[in-house]
Amino acid sequence: LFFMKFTEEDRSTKWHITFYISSLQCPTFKREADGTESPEPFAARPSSSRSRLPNQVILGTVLHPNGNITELLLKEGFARCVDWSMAVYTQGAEKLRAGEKSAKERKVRIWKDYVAPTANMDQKDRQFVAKVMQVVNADAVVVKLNSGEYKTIHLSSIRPPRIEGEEKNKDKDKRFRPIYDIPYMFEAREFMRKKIIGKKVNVTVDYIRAATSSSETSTIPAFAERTCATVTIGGINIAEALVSKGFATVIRYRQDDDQRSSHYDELLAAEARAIKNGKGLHSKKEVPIHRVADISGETQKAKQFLPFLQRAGRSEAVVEYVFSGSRLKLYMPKETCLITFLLAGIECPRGSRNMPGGMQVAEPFSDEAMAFTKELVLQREVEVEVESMDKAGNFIGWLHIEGVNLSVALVENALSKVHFTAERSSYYKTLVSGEEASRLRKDKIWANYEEKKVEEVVHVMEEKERTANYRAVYVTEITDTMHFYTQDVETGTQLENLMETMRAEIAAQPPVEGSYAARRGDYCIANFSADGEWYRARVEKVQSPAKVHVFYIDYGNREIVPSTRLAVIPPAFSTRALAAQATEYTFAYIQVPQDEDARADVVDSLVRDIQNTQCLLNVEHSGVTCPHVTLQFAESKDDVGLSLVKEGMVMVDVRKEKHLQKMVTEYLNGQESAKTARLNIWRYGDFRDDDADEFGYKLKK
Ligand SMILES: *[C@@H]1O[C@H](CO)[C@@H](O)[C@H](O)[C@H]1NC(C)=O
Ligand SMILES: *[C@@H]1O[C@H](CO)[C@@H](O)[C@H](O)[C@H]1NC(C)=O
Ligand SMILES: *[C@@H]1O[C@H](CO)[C@@H](O)[C@H](O)[C@H]1NC(C)=O
Ligand SMILES: CC(=O)N[C@H]1CO[C@H](CO)[C@@H](O)[C@@H]1O
Repeated sequence: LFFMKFTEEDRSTKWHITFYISSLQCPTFKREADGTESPEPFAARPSSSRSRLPNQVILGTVLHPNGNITELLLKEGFARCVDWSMAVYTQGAEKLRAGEKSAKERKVRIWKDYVAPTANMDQKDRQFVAKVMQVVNADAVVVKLNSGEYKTIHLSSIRPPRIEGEEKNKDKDKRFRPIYDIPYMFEAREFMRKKIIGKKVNVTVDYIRAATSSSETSTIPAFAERTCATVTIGGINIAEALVSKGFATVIRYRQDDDQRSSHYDELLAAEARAIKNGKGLHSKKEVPIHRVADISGETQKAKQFLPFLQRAGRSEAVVEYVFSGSRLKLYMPKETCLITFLLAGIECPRGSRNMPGGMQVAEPFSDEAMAFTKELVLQREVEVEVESMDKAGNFIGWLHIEGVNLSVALVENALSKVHFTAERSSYYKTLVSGEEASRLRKDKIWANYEEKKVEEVVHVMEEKERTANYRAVYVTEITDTMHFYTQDVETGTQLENLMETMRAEIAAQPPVEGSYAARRGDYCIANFSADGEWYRARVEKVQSPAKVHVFYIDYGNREIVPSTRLAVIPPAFSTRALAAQATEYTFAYIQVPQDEDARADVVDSLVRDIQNTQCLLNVEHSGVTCPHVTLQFAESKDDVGLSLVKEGMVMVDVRKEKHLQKMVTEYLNGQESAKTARLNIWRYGDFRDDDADEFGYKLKK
C-alpha cells in the first residue's frame, strides 16, 4: 500500500503509474528470434510495449475488499513466486508459497503439466526418521535407515564452504585436507557433528539430483546421483542453522527450477541475516586457521610425541575415520594433531588387503567388526589411553566411550579375540571373561570353535576316567561372576603363622605413612578397611594416589584404597616364603546366567551357603581363566553346583568329554526335576531358544 503526495499544480496533470505486484511473475510475451513476440500460456493481452523490467521499479501489493490479489493470482495458477522478491517481502511469504503450492497440487493453469520432484517416490521413502552415522564434509550425512541400510543424504539447496582450484594447490608439499584447509569447513562440520551425530533426525526428501557427467563426451560422472533433503532435529532445520551461522550459502535457481529445499525462503532469510550480522563466511575478520599436525605414519614425530601422550593418561579425541574394527584415525583437539590408533589387547579379524605376495582375502567377520566400531565411535568424542607405539608410528592403547572399553566390547561381541599382550593390562580379566562368554555362545568368530576343541580334548582324554580327589578347602571369596577363591586347609596353619609374625614385625617397626609409591603388578601389604589389619596384596591398577586397586592375594577379595594404607612387603613374608594362598576357581557343569538379576540371586545364595566355610573341592577340567571344579558341602557331601541346578537357579553346561558324561547326566537329571517343578528360571515353563535371549540365557543347540 503506498501513498503519494500531490502539489497544487500536479492536480491538473493526469498521472499514470506502473508498478509491479511484488513476489509475482505472470506469464508474459517472449521475444522470438525473428523479432516478433509470442505469448506464454495464460499471458494477458499486452497493455504496453515494455517486456523487460526497468531499472527502477515500484513494488507493491494490491488490496481489494475481496482479498489479496497476489495470493489470489498464485492460488489460481496465474502466476508463480519470484525468489528475489520473496526475500524483500516483509510479511506472510509462507502464505504466498502455500498459494502456489495449492495451485501446483491441483495442476491448474500454468501448472497443468506440473510434476513434483518427488512425485514418483513412496511416502515412506520421502519422509522418514533415521540415525546419523556420519557427517560428510559440511553438507551431507550418512544415516542408518530402519532397515539397517545406510544412505547418504545431502542437505537441500545449500553450498558448503569451498575454495577455488588454485588455492588448493598453493602449497604443493602439504597434503590438502579439505576439512582443515578450507576456511570454515571445520567449523561447519563440527557444528553439524556436535548437533546430530548418533542422533535420530527427520528427513524429508526434496528432490533427487540426477548424476551429471563431467563433459558431454565423457561418461565419467562429475557428480553421482544425490538425494537432497531437509534434515531436522527437534524442529530445527540443520541447513537453515548452518546458513544462519555463515557456515554455508544458499544455491540460486532458475525461476522454474523446482529442485530445491521445501524451506527455501527460510534459507534465503537466514542467509540475509548472516550477511547482515557478518557471520562466518560473510565475516570481515581473518578466517580461523587450523594448523593440524598429521603424525599418522610419521615414525619420527610419533616417537617424540609418545612420552607426552603416555604421561597424559586419558586424553580426549574425536574419531575421524575407521579403517577397520581395531584401526582408527583420531583427532586430538588439545594437541591439535591427527594420529593413527590401534586398539590394544585384541586380535581383530583383518579385512582384505594388498600384500607383497598378492591379495590377502578378508578374514571372516572383518566387515562386521568394522561396522561395529563405526557405529559405536565414528565421529564421536572418546577418551584414549596410549600405552605404546608400533614400528610404523601407530599408537597403541585403549579407547573408552561412555564407559565402554572398545577392545572389551569387540571381544564381548565375539568380533575379536584376546591378544596375549593384554595379560599385563588391568582389563585382562574382563577381556578373558568376555571371550569365554562369546565362545560359550558359539557366537560369530567362535561359531565353529567348540566342536574342534572338544574333538581334540575327547581324543586326548578318551581313555581317561574322571578323577575324584576331593580335598578340603576354605572358601574365602565369591565374585559377581560366580568365580570363587579358596585357601587350602592343609596350608592354613602356615598362613596363620605367617600373618601373625608379619603383623608383629610391622607393629615393631611401623612403615612411614605415605612413603610407598604403588606400581601396577607389585606385591605390597595393605591395611584392610574392614578390620584395620595388614594383609598381603598385589597392586592391580593405580588410578591415582588416592585410588589404588589392590587384590588380597591370600583371600581373593579386592579393594580400592589410598596409597597411604599401603606399604612395602617385608621380604621375609614375600610369596617366596609362602605362595599366594587364594586360588581362583569356577563351577564345572553349570552355566553362569547372563541375566544380572538371575546371577545376583545365585551369588547371594552361594555367599549364604559356602562363604567362609570349609568345603571339598575336585578339579573336573581346565578352563580359560581358571580350573572348573565341583564343590561338596563338608558335612553332607552334597554337590553345591548340582543343588543349584536342582533349585532351578542355573542351567547345565553340557560337556562333551566322555569321561565326564556320568556327571553331566546326573546334572541333567537334576535340571529335569527343576523344570518339572517349575522352579525359579523354569517358572514360565521350558523356554525356547528365542525366549532364552530375553531372559538372558543362551541355550546350546
Ligand atoms: C495480503 O497478503 C499479505 C501477505 O500475505 C498480508 O500481509 C496482507 O495482510 C494481506 N491483505 C489482506 C487484506 O488479506
Ligand atoms: C520428527 O517429526 C515429528 C513430527 O513432525 C516430531 O514429532 C518428532 O519429534 C521429530 N523427530 C526429530 C528427531 O526431530
Ligand atoms: C589402618 O588404618 C587405620 C586408618 O587409617 C588406622 O587407624 C589403623 O591403625 C591402621 N592399622 C594398622 C595396623 O596400622
Ligand atoms: C575402565 C572401563 O572403562 N572399563 C569398561 C571397559 O568396557 C567394559 C565393557 O564395555 C565396561 O563394562 C567396563 O566398565
